[in-house]
Amino acid sequence: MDYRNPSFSFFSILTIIFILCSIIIIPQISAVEYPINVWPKPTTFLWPNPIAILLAGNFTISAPNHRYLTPAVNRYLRQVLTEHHLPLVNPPLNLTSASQLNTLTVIVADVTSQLTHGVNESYTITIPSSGSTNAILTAETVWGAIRGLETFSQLVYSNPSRVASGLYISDVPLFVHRGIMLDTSRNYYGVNDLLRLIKAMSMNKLNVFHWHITDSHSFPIVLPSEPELAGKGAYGESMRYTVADVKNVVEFGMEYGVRVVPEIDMPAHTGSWAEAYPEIVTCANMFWWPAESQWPDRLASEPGTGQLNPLHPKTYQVVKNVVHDVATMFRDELYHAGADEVVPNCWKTDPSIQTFLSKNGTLSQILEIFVNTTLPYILSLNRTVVYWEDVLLDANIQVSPSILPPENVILQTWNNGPNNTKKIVDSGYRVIVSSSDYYYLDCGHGDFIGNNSQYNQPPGTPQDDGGSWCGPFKTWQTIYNYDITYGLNEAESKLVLGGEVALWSEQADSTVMDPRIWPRASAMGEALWSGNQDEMGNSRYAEATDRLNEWRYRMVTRGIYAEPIQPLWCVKNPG
Ligand code: CP6
Repeated sequence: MDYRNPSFSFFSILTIIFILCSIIIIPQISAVEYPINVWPKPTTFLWPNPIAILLAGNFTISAPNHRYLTPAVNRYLRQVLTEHHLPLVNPPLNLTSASQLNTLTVIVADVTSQLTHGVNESYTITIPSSGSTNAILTAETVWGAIRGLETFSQLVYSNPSRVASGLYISDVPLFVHRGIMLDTSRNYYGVNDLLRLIKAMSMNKLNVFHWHITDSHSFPIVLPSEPELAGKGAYGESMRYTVADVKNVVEFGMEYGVRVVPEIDMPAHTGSWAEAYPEIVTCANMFWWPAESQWPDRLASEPGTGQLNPLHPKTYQVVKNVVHDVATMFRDELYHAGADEVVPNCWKTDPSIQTFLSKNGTLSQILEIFVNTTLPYILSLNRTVVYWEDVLLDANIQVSPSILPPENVILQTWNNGPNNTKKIVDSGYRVIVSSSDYYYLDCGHGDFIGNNSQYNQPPGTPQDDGGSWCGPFKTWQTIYNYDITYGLNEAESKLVLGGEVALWSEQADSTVMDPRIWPRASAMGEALWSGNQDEMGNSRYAEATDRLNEWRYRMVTRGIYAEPIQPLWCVKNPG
């Protein structure tokens, strides 16, 4: 640890010793009596004598100068001085007027660590209740410091600002990958919406924005070496992310400790590429899910899903340019290359593929050709590739594990919960869990009645959207209670990196983004940060309800339109 900072005084050390001593004697406060709300709940929260002190009017935060930490410090300083949050339930904390908190000193052991997959995000906070008026935040990295600043901001409330004091927090996430996937192809989102998403993620200590940029419906990203893809494939000139927009999103993410992982889905879900390059996309103009006449509502219409033709040489010329540009614009080590839902009948519409198949070739071999040719490009740019699980587990079209090196490939499971997770980790791959039964945030808003055999109903009947049936609605409790390592042994669990909730956007855009994501993503955030079970292995969701209600309210006051989880009446009539 680096104690170069002069304000880390003798008194601060004394305070820590004092608090640590009190802890040995006094048992940890129980969750139910939690007098202040920090979401996600910290791993260790020791508070022998819960009180509050005033935040001095000239309160400051001192921290090492750093390209990304300094803007975060300035942001949090402004926030704690001006937020004046009044919780729904006034924290039962006596105010000790004898002291005020003058400074928060941030001590970072290694200011050189980059924001990478698996970076250390741990931190500790010590806030004295008397004597020293200096609080201490220690972290291994600036990214941990940013997590700690968020926690500190949640300890501040009321007007004039008070801060919970006489406490010690030591916090470290259970899972390194805690993300949100947003689909910006089916409907467009403005850059301001993406920035607001990143901001809210940081509040919830979520660290990966998985940006599902392109799909069959539109190609909204401008790529310098392939300008026609967005030029023709975007919904319109104003519905495209420019190079400057992407830079803005990525840099903003850095200041908030949120990595941005791009996904350019391929070889399936590429119908939008056909606007610029019809020759490399199969079945792009075929309406895939039920015939249009049987489908009056266009609830979540798929155009022809469109699939890149692995047997066409031009495909690789375009893909190579795309991968190169995307890897240049996004700095993260992880690159998501899709590979979900390859549809046999789509490839079978192409004459060259028909010839290949007639010579005893298989569809799986065609996918192998595609993966074998494109994966090395991506790996040569020093990336770890994330694929949807289908590439390995699809019942009809999948590749041999021998062409997917486990040290360079991570698989994202979505189709079938824990069994698939087990299959993936037992094949030696690391896994990101996004089971649609738990973590899919889209739909569930009345778009589905019956099953896939019911397309012949009268016009006006709500129908399955084909590719994206995803009812029933996943409540926050469903998400909170989900155990992403269920049924796995210790060795298997180690390969589970974490999870992502996913918002597919057939029926979502910026107007509903906040309430559809929050506070349900907060529920995952706590489950993956500090766990969703108590010491007895029972789910903590009942205990979490009041805290989540408070947290949702605080997000709303911070400009995030998280949906309510209960009537306000419940606050007045607890228990
Ligand atoms: N789009 C893409 C989708 C889905 C997937 N990939 C999807 C599938 C099933 C449900 C919801 C979404 N719409 N590109 C699956 C990874 Cl229920």
